[in-house]
Amino acid sequence: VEIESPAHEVVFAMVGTAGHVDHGKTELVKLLTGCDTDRLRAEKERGLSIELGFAPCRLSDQRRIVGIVDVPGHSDFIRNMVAGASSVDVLMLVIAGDDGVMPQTDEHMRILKLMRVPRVMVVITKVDLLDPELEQLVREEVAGFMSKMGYPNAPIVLMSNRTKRGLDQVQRTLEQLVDDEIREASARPRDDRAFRMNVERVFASKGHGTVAVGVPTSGRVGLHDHLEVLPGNTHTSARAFQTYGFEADDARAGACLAVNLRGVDAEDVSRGMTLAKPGVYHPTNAFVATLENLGKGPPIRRRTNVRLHVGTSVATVSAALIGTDELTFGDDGFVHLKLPDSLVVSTGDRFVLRQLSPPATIGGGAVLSPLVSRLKRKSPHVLQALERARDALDEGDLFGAALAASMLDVVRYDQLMQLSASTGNEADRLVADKVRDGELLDFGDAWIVHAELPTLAVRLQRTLETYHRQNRGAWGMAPTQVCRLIGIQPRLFTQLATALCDSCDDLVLRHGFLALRGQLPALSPDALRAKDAIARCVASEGVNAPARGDLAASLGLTKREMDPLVRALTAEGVIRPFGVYLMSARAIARCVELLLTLFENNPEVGLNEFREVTGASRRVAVAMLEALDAKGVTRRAGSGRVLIRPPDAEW
Ligand SMILES: Nc1nc2c(ncn2[C@@H]2O[C@H](COP(=O)(O)OP(=O)(O)OP(=O)(O)O)[C@@H](O)[C@H]2O)c(=O)[nH]1
Ligand SMILES: [Mg+2]
Repeated sequence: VEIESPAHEVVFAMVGTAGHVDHGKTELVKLLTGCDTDRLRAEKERGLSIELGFAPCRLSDQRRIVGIVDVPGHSDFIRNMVAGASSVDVLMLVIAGDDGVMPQTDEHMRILKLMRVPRVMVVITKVDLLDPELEQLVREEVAGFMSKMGYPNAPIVLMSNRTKRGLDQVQRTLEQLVDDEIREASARPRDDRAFRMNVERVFASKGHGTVAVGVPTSGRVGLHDHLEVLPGNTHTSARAFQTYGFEADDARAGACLAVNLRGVDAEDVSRGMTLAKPGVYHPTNAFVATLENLGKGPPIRRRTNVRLHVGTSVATVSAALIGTDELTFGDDGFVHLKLPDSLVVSTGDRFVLRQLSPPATIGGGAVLSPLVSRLKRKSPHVLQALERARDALDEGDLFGAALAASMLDVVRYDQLMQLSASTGNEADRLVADKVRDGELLDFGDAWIVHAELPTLAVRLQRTLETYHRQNRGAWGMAPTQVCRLIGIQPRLFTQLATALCDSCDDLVLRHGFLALRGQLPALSPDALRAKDAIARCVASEGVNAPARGDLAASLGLTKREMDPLVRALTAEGVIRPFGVYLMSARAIARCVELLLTLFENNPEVGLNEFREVTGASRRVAVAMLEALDAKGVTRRAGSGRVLIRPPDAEW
């Protein structure tokens, strides 16, 4: 039986509690929402919270509903607390008046600071146990603590869960902060990231199947949209959504969500996994991030094993500082984290690092890029890239941060999706913006990251040094070869060469070849003339490829003079020898193209058909086909040939 629900509107911001064990968080949530978030028997028996509790809170108009996540205070359950904290927009730090600031008050506050929780209020509970003088003292202590934590303006409300004194003011202050947050969030740049939810809890519901619970971090999905569970690539979709007990047609970031998953066993999904729009996010074993030391102990050392808390996951990871050997309290820098098992993180995700023993929060930061597996810790180039990434992140440019921190010179579309955490129109728009700003150079199906162009040029410079050494007679490296090396379509060579030569003075285009400025072909003027003559003759003959011996004779060259020149021209990609014949690369490409067209209409192509379309002589045609057989492109079959696979760029 469906019960008609009163009109409601979900507010897409999360309120969260924090504070020391037994300070009255759960009691406060009960007063604000009417829900007891201590549902477990163990919680009842021990009189403390263990798991996260989600409760809907009706705001004063009785229509709008904001979610509250109630966290456990006991240090044994800090894992759950951090998972809850990572989705909090408005924090209620709860401090019992009779106890004051206690260890978890302090640790929770530091964790939420690392999470960059935008809005904070303090609720001093149990004031029924205090006399006015003590009230004043506690208020001062708390104000001092909040200033020290960097939140000098956080409102402080005194209240009692027992007598309800101050409850009105808690409600008013909370609503004010929620409204401020909503207003400010709508003024922030649009978040184009695809749907993602870190799974907090999973259960099997009788008659419905698997239900996953969490707070989506970004994006929006509708019923029946494709979803995937990561790691594991389990494909699924949503049969139903519920937010605070209300059925919903779609799901989005900022409110607790229960998703009924189609075709997935509850055992196959667990806390720490990610439910996401397919194809965008990928589990990773390592990432680079900013790191701030907010611990109370010794500096963070160059290499340490620590506990990583990110989203709803926890893992023991190895942390390597970048660009420095230690990070003292209050310092910030960069870190490379290596994980034992892969999990999904995305640029901008906040995380917390805790020392293994004794357990204590030592710091945290934000993910810059999940696409970095190896890097040079000491390289100034790495540090500069990470600094650029941090600046971009500070400006809210997540995609820019990911691009900079990944330090990739050439990126493909699937990487762009992962780096921008978006797909389709959103990804296209983000990429177009970066192309317009000159941060990405558009090469059709690949993009060069402008900031990495100098590195790319240096990489080519090194390759060319070797190339020139091994090909003394060549002008430089052939366009197709350069393009293949970088992963750019050959037709875009000119654009590529221009970008490279602009960014590096040592690179030049010489007769259409990419070369090092100082390297001229080490050929005598006679040899250079002969080489050009060979190229010219071969080109002018087109499909009537001359035999080596005939060409040498007609140019008056010996075999010894001719061979190195042919090798140079081949390396430059100007001509292609096959059998005893020499043909221009262009003519061969044309013949191959014609052959492929023949194969489009016939499974088998005979020698005569090939000769007919290309105009090649019998001997040349036979030699060409035999060369293609040798390359594994074609194979003799019956009276003709069949296609095995299309040839690579060389042919
Ligand atoms: N006198 C008095 N007792 C309170 C008040 N608020 C809570 N308590 C009592 O303090 C105890 C702990 O309250 P909880 O709300 O469970 O504390 P908590 O912060 O949720 O504890 P954890 O979740 O375990 O961290 C309970 O016995 C409450 O009855 C208050 O304002 N006045
Ligand atoms: Mg509690």
